[in-house]
Amino acid sequence: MSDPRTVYLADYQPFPFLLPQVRLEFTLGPKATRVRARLEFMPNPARPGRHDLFLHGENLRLISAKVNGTSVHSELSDIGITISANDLSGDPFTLETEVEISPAANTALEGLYMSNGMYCTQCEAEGFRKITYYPDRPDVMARFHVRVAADLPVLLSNGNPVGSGPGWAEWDDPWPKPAYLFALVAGDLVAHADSFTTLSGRKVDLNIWVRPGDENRCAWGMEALKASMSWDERVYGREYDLDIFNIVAVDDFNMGAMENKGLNIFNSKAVLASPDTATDDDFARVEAIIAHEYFHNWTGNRITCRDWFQLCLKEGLTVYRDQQFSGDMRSHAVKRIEDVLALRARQFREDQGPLAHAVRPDSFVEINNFYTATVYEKGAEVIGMLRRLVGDEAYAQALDLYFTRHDGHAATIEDWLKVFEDTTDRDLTQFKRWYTEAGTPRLKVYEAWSPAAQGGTYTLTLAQENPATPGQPEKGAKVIPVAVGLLNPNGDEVVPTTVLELIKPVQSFAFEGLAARPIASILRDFSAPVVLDREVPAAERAFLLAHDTDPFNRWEAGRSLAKEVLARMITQGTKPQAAFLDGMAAIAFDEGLDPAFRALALRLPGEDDMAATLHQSGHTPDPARIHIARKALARAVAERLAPGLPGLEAAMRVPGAFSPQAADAGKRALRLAALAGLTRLNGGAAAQAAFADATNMTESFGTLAILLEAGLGERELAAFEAKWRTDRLVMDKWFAVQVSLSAPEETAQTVGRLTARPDFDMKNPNRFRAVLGALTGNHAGFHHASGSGYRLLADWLIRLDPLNPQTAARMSTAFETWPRYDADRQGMIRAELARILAAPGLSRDLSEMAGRMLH
Ligand code: 0A1
Ligand code: ZN
Repeated sequence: MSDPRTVYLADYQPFPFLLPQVRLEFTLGPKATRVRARLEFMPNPARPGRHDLFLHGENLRLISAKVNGTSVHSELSDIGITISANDLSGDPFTLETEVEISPAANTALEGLYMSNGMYCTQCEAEGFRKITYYPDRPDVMARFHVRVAADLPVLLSNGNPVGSGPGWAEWDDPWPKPAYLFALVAGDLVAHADSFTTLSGRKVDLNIWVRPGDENRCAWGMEALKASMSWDERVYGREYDLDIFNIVAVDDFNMGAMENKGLNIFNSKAVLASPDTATDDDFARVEAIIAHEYFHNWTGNRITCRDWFQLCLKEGLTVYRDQQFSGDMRSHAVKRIEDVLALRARQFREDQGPLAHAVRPDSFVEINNFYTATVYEKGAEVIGMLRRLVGDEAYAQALDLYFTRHDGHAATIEDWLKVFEDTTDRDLTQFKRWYTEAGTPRLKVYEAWSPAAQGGTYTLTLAQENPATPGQPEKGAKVIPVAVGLLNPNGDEVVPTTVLELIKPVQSFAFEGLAARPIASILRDFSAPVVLDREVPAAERAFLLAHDTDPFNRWEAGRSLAKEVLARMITQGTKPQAAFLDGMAAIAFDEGLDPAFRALALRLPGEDDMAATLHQSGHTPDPARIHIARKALARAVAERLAPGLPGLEAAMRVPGAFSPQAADAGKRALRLAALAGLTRLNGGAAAQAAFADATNMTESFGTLAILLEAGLGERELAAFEAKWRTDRLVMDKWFAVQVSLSAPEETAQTVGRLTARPDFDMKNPNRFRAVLGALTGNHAGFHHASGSGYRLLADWLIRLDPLNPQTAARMSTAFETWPRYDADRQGMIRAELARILAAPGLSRDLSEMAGRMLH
């Protein structure tokens, strides 16, 4: 990467000054907001010597700058100001600045901006520099006192409220924090209020602030918040540390949510939920994101990152914690399967393409481009492996040490690994490669069996391969925890789950004293983020699908079978095998199994997943064929299940009041799977009736999708629109589902029709993603041979970039899979990337992404 704007981890130096205290005063106006800042600096003993003071600042109109009360000259550039060491008299010294900014003109949704008449902020990663001149780097931690003045009823900032009157409020945050955790909200908002008493007896006020009219969509978020607070006390011994915890819902937000200290700001999609407007998946997502942001209070806020290269320190750990939490609240098996599905769909895809990067990268151009599946989800997997290697008890000890040793500090991955080394006496040098080397390891498995009268020996040989990734041609062997169990041919478990530690390129593990040749269940619970490269006879997969005691691997057996069957249908035009269909039927109708698990097992591999699988096995995927074959397989499964479908559909109806809890949600998911099958076989009658009778969004949206997928549902689509036309979040679903489920040859046209509507507002990231994100998620439509999908996406990214570079850059990752496809498609995608790169005034965000994908 030779971009002159590149930042390197190796160049890290501490900031020359400490900043114990900050006072900010905001006088809000949509077009002109005044920000007065008073920063108290002291020399930083970690950087001795005389230093100029450099402060970041972008798009600020400087009105005045004073050091110790006297105006000073400051050298202005488009990235900040420099005050000469000669003008920095005294130790400590005070810098006072006043700037003017324009929140109404801010469409990038970074810094201070407006959403529906409400003021709000987003400062991670480097947005605070768009609010005032400041050392905008996470290792500068300061106490903030904030005064907000505006003629609005609700004025919020971080910390505890310390005073208010008509048109003003003051907040004081006693906990030192980096600027990226600063937040301010002002608007006409109403609160859903509650409270929580911590383990040590501190009463905390809890509020979810929303626009008037959304009050009835807050109850679930509040339940999730209280559950998260008590879970973190119980499981990690972490209490909340302020008198108040505020959450605010905003409609215009680039990501899911943000963990600002004491004032979490949420994309309204990630917090609002009511039975009539949110699906079961939405409820689960809200629960997980509320937990995620709350857990950041300790992993991210109290202990933050020294620099942005350490992003996975807070994100990997916090994702790991929210996954644990969701597993505890719901089903561990189902949660694990869902997490692995997402990991493979997003992280493996990233790791195997031109955007592959390490969990801790060592350079970047735009840090916003590194809020990725690799940093988040693979970052969480790495922690899961660490825990499996050291054991639960040592994990708990290491975390206690982490919290005591680093509380109040900005830490690194080295610090994190050191607490594990110190508690376990393990040397984690080799393990650290998981943080520094990109790419998904591939694991080959060889088996040997030598029978003997007194008990035979089964030997498992594991070989790892660590493929090259951009900028990293060679890699070392990883430490890979491989959880293995052995089953007898009669289905009994003869060797319970054992964790093998693979540390060499090739290593053998022997199991002795076995009466018969066992069947191995390998990589149980998906114990490491690797690709298992293994030819297994279909009969053995079917056996594991029926008997494995590890629920993840039981599901995995069905999944692998489905992929093999589908791959053969695509490449050889074969018919689906009876053994697979029988296996699906056995799972579908097994009343001893959790309905949620059954519904997951019935879900066929996605088209993008199949494209990746085919590419990896040396085929060039043809999106149109994949689409047709997958439909044919879905139909074949429905035919095999046919006799039982009406009974299953009836049995999975959930009577009575709606509960978003996992048990009912699982039944609804399985019922929808049954309805989908019935629709494939018999047409729309059953789904139409279920749509008409639906009493919640899961049922109405689920049945609508089933109908659209079958090429039906025009009437239901219109009814849905008529009912929800003024509801932004529900209408996002309406937009998205039409694009996701349109036939490949109609996808571009559908996008064209929807983007021409007056309610398609490209400035709203949720709406933009609803349409263009759905385009990229419709595999056969996006990759249509005409190139229309590629052109459409590139057109819209070029149009969005000047308004919202962050979202444009994020969505450009749809192009990252180009190396999988045929020469025509490769050529077309590369041409679109080149066209993007040539757009005048392209943002740093999008140019970095397009550049990395092209080279
Ligand atoms: N830290 C947040 C994610 C986040 C990152 C960047 C944002 O704006 C650029 C917003 C949110 C989280 O992990 O939830
Ligand atoms: Zn996070």
